[in-house]
Amino acid sequence: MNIAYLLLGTNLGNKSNNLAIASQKISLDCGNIIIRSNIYETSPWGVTDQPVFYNQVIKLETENTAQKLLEIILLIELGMGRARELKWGERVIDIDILYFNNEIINDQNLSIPHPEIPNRKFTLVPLCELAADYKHPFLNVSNQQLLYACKDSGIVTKITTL
Ligand code: PH2
Ligand code: MG
Ligand code: MG
Repeated sequence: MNIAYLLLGTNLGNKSNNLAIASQKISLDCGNIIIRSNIYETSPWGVTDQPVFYNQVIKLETENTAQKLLEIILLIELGMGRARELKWGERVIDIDILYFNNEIINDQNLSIPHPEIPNRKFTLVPLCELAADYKHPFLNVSNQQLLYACKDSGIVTKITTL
């Protein structure tokens, strides 16, 4: 069995609903969701002139390889009406693989760990709820330490209570 951490993001339409549907599809098509973080409202990072996001991290147990998981995730995104959009632009649903076991993958279509983890509070805050002590496989520091060192000034507000 493999353990993957996924980041869900949405800033179009009914965001709570989009997260719920994505979770449901992930558990149907990808494997067993072990735990989900709270949902956070987060200020848009990268392209700032767009609606606020909801973000959530999921811990997934899966029999799929990372490449196969990516393939399924892209189908889920397409099935939820995701169009090819601008880099960092608005989207109905975005599902990113943050970590996959302790693997380091540098394929042309897939980089694991997700290269932007250290730069994004909207990722690190929900991730630390589930895996504060997990060590980044090549930076060799924990997610908690990455969050502490993160310079991102974005606003991350918890909107659910587990
Ligand atoms: N995703 C992006 C670009 N900017 N900003 C926030 N707050 N949350 C996201 O999930 C996000 C973003 C591209 O994937
Ligand atoms: Mg993304
Ligand atoms: Mg993505």
